[in-house]
Amino acid sequence: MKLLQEGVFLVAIFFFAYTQQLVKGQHQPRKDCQTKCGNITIDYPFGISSGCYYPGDDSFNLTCDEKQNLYIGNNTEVKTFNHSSQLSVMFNRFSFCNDEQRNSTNETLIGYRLGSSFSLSATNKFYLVGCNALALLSTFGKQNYSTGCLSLCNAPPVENGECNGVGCCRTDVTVRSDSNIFQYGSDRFVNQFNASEGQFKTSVYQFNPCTYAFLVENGQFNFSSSKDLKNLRNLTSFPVSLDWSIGNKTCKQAGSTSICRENSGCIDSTRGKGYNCKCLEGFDGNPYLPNGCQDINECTTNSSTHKHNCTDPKTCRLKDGGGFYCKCPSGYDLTATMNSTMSCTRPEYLRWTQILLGTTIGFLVLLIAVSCIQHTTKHRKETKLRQQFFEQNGGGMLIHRISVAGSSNVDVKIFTEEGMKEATNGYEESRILGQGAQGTVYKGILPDKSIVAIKKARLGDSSQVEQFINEVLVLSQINHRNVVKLLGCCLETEVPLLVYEFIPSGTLFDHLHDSIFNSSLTWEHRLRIAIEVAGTLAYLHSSASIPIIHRDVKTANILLDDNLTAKVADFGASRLIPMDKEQLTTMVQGTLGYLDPEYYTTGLLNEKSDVYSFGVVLMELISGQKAMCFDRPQQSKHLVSYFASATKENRLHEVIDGKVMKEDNQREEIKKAARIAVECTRLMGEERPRMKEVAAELEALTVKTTKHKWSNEQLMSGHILSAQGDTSSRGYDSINNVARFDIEAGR
Ligand SMILES: *[C@@H]1O[C@H](CO)[C@@H](O)[C@H](O)[C@H]1NC(C)=O
Ligand SMILES: *[C@@H]1O[C@H](CO)[C@@H](O)[C@H](O)[C@H]1NC(C)=O
Ligand SMILES: *[C@@H]1O[C@H](CO)[C@@H](O)[C@H](O)[C@H]1NC(C)=O
Ligand SMILES: *[C@@H]1O[C@H](CO)[C@@H](O)[C@H](O)[C@H]1NC(C)=O
Ligand SMILES: *[C@@H]1O[C@H](CO)[C@@H](O)[C@H](O)[C@H]1NC(C)=O
Ligand SMILES: *[C@@H]1O[C@H](CO)[C@@H](O)[C@H](O)[C@H]1NC(C)=O
Ligand SMILES: *[C@@H]1O[C@H](CO)[C@@H](O)[C@H](O)[C@H]1NC(C)=O
Ligand SMILES: *[C@@H]1O[C@H](CO)[C@@H](O)[C@H](O)[C@H]1NC(C)=O
Ligand SMILES: *[C@@H]1O[C@H](CO)[C@@H](O)[C@H](O)[C@H]1NC(C)=O
Ligand SMILES: *[C@@H]1O[C@H](CO)[C@@H](O)[C@H](O)[C@H]1NC(C)=O
Ligand SMILES: *[C@@H]1O[C@H](CO)[C@@H](O)[C@H](O)[C@H]1NC(C)=O
Ligand SMILES: *[C@H]1O[C@@H](CO)[C@H](O)[C@@H](O)[C@@H]1NC(C)=O
Repeated sequence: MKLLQEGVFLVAIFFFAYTQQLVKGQHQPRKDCQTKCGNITIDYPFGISSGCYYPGDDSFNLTCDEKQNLYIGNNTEVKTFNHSSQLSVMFNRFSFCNDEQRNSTNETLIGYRLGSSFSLSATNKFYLVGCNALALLSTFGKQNYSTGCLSLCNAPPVENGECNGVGCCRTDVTVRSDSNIFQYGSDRFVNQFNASEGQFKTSVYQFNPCTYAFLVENGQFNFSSSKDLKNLRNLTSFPVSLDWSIGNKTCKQAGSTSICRENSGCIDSTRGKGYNCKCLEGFDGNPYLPNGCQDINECTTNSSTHKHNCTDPKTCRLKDGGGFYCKCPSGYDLTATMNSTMSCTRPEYLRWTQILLGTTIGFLVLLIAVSCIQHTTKHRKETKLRQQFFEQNGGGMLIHRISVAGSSNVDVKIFTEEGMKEATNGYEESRILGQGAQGTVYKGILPDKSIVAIKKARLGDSSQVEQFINEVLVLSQINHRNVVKLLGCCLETEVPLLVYEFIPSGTLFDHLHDSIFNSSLTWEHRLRIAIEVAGTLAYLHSSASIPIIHRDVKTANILLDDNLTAKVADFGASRLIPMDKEQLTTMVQGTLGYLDPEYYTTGLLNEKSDVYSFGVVLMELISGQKAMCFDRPQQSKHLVSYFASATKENRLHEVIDGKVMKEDNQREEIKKAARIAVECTRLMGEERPRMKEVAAELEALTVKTTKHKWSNEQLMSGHILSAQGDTSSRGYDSINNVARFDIEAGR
């Protein structure tokens, strides 16, 4: 039972839906309908033949004749359709002609019968063209109405073009939905007026043989008295617009039975009965057809009536469900402009912000650009300068020499100015290791974390460039364990930089004379250092590929590493000093006490000058006294003369370093070493031994020492320290023997 009820209910629903569908769908025109007549496109609800026009009303039945003229009703020619509510048709004019004898053509009135769905639009006008004539328009229906006008003139109107009652008159047409039958015509009233007043009997016919009456859409006819009074320009029909509507019901009455399709709305007809359909805003097309109303792309359409009104087309956006809007970027307001477009404008305050921001950014960009250019210019200048220095300092020559010698033979690195700057942290003051007559030495840390000593060389003039390069090459090839290795150079600076191996423990000078090292060097150390230095000098004087004369042997140029191994520094660097007077003075000051007097007086340099200087170094090692000391008596300021006077007066023991003196068992060696030192410092270079001999003699001392020490150690059961401690207590006495040693005899 219940099932049956539900079934009935379902059937009812389907039936309802079906009928709804039928109501909505029944007005669809056939697919094969003729859509064109001539070049007029036929719009539904109009159509030719059954099934093509709106079936509820035969008024929409059209005929297309053989001449491709389209007719509505019996004789109304259609020109254009307006699918909202209007139709343009052609109505014939009425004309009535007669001559002076009042012989007239027999004209019948013009009449039209329209379908019940049509009525004359209010936009039409009723015209009369003619003189001394009247025209009448009659409509027939439930009530008969008539309207008309009259025109009076005896002569052609002076003014040409005004339809103002002289030669032409016109009147409005009142729309009546129930009157769709029209009749109109005109007549002269010559007869009536002729008798009473003679004025009309004049020759009106000559300039106006006929009178014309016609309906025309407003604006489609402009009266011209000179042309139209004669023959109305042979115009026999005029466009007239008709209003049409669907059915007799209002939208409200029609409700869901209205034939308006999707995206359209129903509007009550202006005729007073029936309704029309209209596409919704943002849609265009035929609202009586399925899918007739199409969404308009206002942003891209070319149709002037639907085009967007955004000033900038790029801001135009389509709305969901039709229509458009102008999308302004954030920070912009939409404003109506003078020419009825919508444009995006910045609010005043934002505009100022923008201007301010723009100016600031512009200024900054300019500033950056300027500084960039400055930087580039500076950089280019610096690069150029570096290049210039590099050439000036013999860089080209060096590279050429290296390439000739082969990189495996020459191990000299060419550092860049930038690399040097980085290594010394911009030539920081805390990195200065020493400052002297020959320049400043910096501690440098290379990118591979190795520590180097960077020294500014002094180059006098361009004539010395070749020599300088020579020396760089030669020195870089010296690979002696007691020589501070030259790693490379940098020629991009005004003053060339030399990069040396870094020796951490200070100079021999510091160890001997500086309190921080506490003069902790034993005689053994001192002798070894002397041997190492002597050996190195001998090697350089004879064994190296070309003899190298140090020229500035002094304790300050002898570095000591962690194991107190001697490293002779500044080889050949002193040769870089130009021999002008000022430099010489500086040098004499710097190395006063070590300078070979013969070399000083003659200016002739040979290897014996190094022997002299070494002699002074040896004396310094023995005595622990500085080469030049102003605390000593006038004649003994110079260590050499101090030694001389001490030996002369048999008090050499006074000269020997107290700490060394304590080491009793070395007394003999010290004596011998002192003799060697005195020999080295002989006034005449020829009388001095060669460096090789000096080295050999000193080495001979150690052989003995070692033997001696060995026997000592054996006695003391290897207790070296206590043995040394024992001997040192008696050291002072034993020096007397040394003092008696005739040093003077050696000179
Ligand atoms: C088509 O229309 C144009 C003007 O609208 C007209 O001049 C022409 O005669 C028409 N052609 C036909 C075949 O009706
Ligand atoms: C449409 O009008 C024409 C001409 O008036 C007529 O011949 C034809 O029968 C009409 N068609 C219908 C379906 O009434
Ligand atoms: C069309 O003409 C026929 C016969 O000439 C007439 O019977 C009919 O009423 C006319 N229709 C209209 C709408 O004038
Ligand atoms: C169609 O009719 C409507 C309403 O009278 C009018 O606004 C519109 O301009 C007409 N369109 C054309 C193409 O004649
Ligand atoms: C004009 O037509 C009317 C009726 O249509 C007729 O009575 C009259 O005699 C006709 N006049 C002429 C001159 O044919
Ligand atoms: C309107 O005019 C016609 C023809 O002249 C006539 O037959 C009809 O009776 C008139 N109707 C009224 C309401 O006067
Ligand atoms: C009007 O038609 C007549 C004859 O048919 C002709 O002689 C005359 O030139 C035409 N006038 C114009 C303005 O077309
Ligand atoms: C409108 O009503 C009139 C009479 O009131 C009738 O003759 C005509 O057929 C109706 N039109 C339509 C389309 O229903
Ligand atoms: C309207 O005015 C704006 C400036 O206010 C201008 O950019 C635009 O081109 C104008 N549009 C038309 C159609 O003249
Ligand atoms: C632009 O078009 C929109 C929607 O069609 C309308 O609301 C607005 O008033 C129009 N603006 C101007 C300035 O014409
Ligand atoms: C110092 O001597 C030790 C032991 O002989 C050795 O391992 C070390 O490498 C030496 N240091 C230097 C800097 O020569
Ligand atoms: C009008 O014209 C005159 C002269 O041209 C004739 O004598 C008339 O008979 C004629 N009248 C009509 C009705 O034709």
